[in-house]
Amino acid sequence: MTTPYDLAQWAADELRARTGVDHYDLAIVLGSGWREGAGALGTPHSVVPTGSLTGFVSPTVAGHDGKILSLKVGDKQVALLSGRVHLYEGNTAAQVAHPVRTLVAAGARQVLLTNACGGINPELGPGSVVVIKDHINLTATSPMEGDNPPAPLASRFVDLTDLYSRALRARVLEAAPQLTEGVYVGFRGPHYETPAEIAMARTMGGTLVGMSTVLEAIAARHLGAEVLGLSLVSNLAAGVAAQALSHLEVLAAGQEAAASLGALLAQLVPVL
Ligand code: 8IG
Repeated sequence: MTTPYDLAQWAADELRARTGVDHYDLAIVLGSGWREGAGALGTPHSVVPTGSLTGFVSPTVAGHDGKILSLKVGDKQVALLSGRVHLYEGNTAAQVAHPVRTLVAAGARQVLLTNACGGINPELGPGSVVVIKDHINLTATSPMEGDNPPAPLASRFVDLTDLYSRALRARVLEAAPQLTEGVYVGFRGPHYETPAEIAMARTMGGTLVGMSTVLEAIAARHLGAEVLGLSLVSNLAAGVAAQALSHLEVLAAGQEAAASLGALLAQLVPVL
């Protein structure tokens, strides 16, 4: 039977053949705003449309074109995934995790997951960047659901005690001491939360709310990669500010932050 790990291995082999890259060091999944800023990392030597690789589903979100950009940043071989896919597009947890599984299969031992999200704390307004310290997965699913992964992979009962790497977080906070840490609460969406759900997330210890990242983080950790998460707060979560949430305002916040997010990536990638 074909497993998600077979699909990821095939896609990784196809990616290697297309790019000539034998081994990636770092994979970066680009969320909104981050994608627009990532040009600051340099010019890719290769761009592969994800539609041409095994197992990838196409993004349905406007502006999330699916491609993998390969570039060297200093001595690091970096893969940028532009066009992440979400549960709310009708994808399974395995489909959401496939790009990250592919890039880890292509050698990446570090995975940086970026996203745009809602902020629960009124002091962390739109434009703030938060380092993810931990998450609460409220999607009611897992990329580990299904058959146990084949040997020699670790079992599906993956330990998440240090899901977001302590070492990577320390390096990021040393290089960018203005950043704070927070807990990311992952919802399925695509509707935004009710004020009561945000009150719940706050009571649970959440700082950020979003619709991505948690499943990718679990899948990357299962494969032994070091995981780092960076969130751009694009809006205050429902009920935190007086006004209603607008998807257009959320997108505008991402565009406005793009240049500073690019500069931050260019500063952080060399210290990871
Ligand atoms: I950007 O307020 C963005 N993504 N769940 N809630 C959730 N996801 C988001 C939000 C938000 N803002």
